[in-house]
Amino acid sequence: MAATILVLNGPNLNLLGEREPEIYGRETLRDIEAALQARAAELGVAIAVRQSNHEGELVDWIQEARGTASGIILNAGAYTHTSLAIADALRLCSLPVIEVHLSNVFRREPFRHRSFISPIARGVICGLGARGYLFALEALAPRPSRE
Ligand code: CA2
Repeated sequence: MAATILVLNGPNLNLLGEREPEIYGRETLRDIEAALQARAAELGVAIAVRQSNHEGELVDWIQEARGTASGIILNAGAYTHTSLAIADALRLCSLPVIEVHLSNVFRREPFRHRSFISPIARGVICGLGARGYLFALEALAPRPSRE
């Protein structure tokens, strides 16, 4: 089995499903993790799903990913729009990154239109709800060989 794909979630995403379902949907982070685990098993890849409300902890996990992960799916929450530290860690780790947002940040307040992560990301998915994570997993999973 190939190296693990790390799925990182930033601040407040542990509360998904409890509030603002019209923006973020009704699925909880546990629901999203279960759907990702099921799809990962079908694709034959290993994933590790984590969430933190702390910028430094997210930076630590990105640094650790250098030796252990083949790619990162990242919803950095509000840190997307503020964190040079997370952007630097992603640049230094040199792994492929897919940035995911549940909501379409471009239909929202102007401060959500700026992302420090997008210039480093291989791809950006937003506005497709929890399915965005599954599309990101498809994008990072190795393609099956034709042999
Ligand atoms: O759309 C996304 O996925 C966001 O990354 C979510 C962040 C927001 O700051 C970004 O601009 C876009 C906020 C996550 C807040 O999580 C909640 C969880 C439960 C209820 C309400 C919000």
